[in-house]
Amino acid sequence: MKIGIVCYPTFGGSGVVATELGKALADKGHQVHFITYSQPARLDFFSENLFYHEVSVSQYPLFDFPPYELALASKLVDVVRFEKLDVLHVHYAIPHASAAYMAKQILATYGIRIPVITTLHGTDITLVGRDVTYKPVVTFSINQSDGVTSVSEYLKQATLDHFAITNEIKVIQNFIDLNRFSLKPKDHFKKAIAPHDERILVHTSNFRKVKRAGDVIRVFKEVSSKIPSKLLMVGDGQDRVNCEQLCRELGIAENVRFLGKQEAVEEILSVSDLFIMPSDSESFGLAALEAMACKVPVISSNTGGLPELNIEGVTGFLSNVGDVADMAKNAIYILEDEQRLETFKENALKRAKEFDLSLVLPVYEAYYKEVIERTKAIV
Ligand code: GMT
Repeated sequence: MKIGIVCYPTFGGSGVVATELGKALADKGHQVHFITYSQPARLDFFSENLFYHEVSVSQYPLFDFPPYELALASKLVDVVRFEKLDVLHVHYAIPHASAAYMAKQILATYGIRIPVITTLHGTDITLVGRDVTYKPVVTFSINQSDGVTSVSEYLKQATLDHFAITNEIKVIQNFIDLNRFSLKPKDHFKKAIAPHDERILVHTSNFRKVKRAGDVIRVFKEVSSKIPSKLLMVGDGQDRVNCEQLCRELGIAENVRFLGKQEAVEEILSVSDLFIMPSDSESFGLAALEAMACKVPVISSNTGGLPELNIEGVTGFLSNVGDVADMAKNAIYILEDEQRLETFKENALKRAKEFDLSLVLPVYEAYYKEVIERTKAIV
């Protein structure tokens, strides 16, 4: 198949899923065209089946807000026509689904019927999309898509609860490439971070408010008062500076390392004992799955789709959002006993294997075929 993928080319979860999916489809022989405003973060290599089309937005003096959506729609028309794509798969509804809808209408005037699949990832439904600023457009463009997927049962239900949806939504959960995300021998790195064999806790995110990174610091404060430990904070974003300040106020700065954005996250996870994800809202929790694939158990909130991934008392524990005391208590329970920690680690890996890319990829391929066939039948 010739597949067009639209996504945010950043470090966010939806961009990661889109990029990893595209790479895997290309490995299987499909021709994959990424259409976005800059090279996706994990697409920095050559493959004969992978193509990248940059959307450039002109900066006319009249534009206080350059219209990216129009530039994207125009680019989609161009790429679909000249590369003869079979399907467009857009990740994150805003503004990708409505740009694809516009492109679809324009392409129809050339006699081209391109099926559009929209994948809902999270805040496009739970936060931003629900705001009146975007809601009518999000609702319309979901209903006008030829196929719609969501990354968890929770997100599907949230979409049905908060939008007037007439379309079917198929749940295809996040997946993991176990070749990349697996335990790597990084003993020298572990020694450098924890020279006295301290436990290592880790958090990876884009430090948006929704991630509640401050709670990670507070949980760590409690844990480190009972168990010698270090905390690695990976990623960057608006809340990072507040977290750094909080570490100083709590007197734990010397045990916390802020590593910024990192490419080889799997190497950091490989030296870690516990992953902390206290999010306010999380439609699936890809970062937690990446940790679990590297044998790291998870202390998380019980919000959104996290209970579909993290199993209470087996792969980690789940607490109410903001319940730092409960998270710290559970973290200490896992970390204080070597044998118990090892059992949780084994369980985390076993669970991660259920989301192996090789199991999820055929589901996407079959769905593409189904939507393409259905669209042909309508014409
Ligand atoms: O909704 C977002 O925050 C955007 C999105 C992203 O691009 O970072 O993240 C979401 O998509 C991931 C991949 O499907 C999910 O694993 C994350 O749980 C989800 N984030 C949230 O729901 C906060």
